[in-house]
Amino acid sequence: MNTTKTPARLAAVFAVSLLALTGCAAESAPATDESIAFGDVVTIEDAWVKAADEGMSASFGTLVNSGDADVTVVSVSSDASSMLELHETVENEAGEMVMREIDGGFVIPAGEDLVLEPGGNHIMLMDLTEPLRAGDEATFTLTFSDDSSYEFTAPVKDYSGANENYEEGDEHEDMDH
Ligand SMILES: [Cu+2]
Repeated sequence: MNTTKTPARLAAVFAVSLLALTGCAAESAPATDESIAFGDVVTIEDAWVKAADEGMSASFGTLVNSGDADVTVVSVSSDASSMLELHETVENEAGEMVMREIDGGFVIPAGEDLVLEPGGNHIMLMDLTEPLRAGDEATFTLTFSDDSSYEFTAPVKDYSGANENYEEGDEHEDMDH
């Protein structure tokens, strides 16, 4: 009895450990792009929105990627503005700092931060739906390249610096920062 039981038990143990091994491998390989939604590993710290009566404004903060894959923010929406864009600030041929829609979205490197700040990358509110006054709050939804999303609420603050020129050269030319 014992002599027939032992090999059978060994075989069973062997089969289980094989399953465990393959299960493990199957889980860890695609984990970075399938199992974990980008919206679950990205947060924003110190988010705020610039107060404005009408027209354009911008939102800032530090995007934190706690995951082990680079994350790309492809779009953003908010009730505060009928249209929003992801902007970068670059120097044009004339040596002026101008802002424009960033090509390919915001990339937050794996395990790192991406700072959105006046004079740099920012979330652009192109056309406010109502005045944003200091003390108000605005809610934003970021959408990532895997179609997951992350919602955050940011307080509105008065801020007078960093009124960058808009690259398309419209009526919003203004002071240097
Ligand atoms: Cu902008």
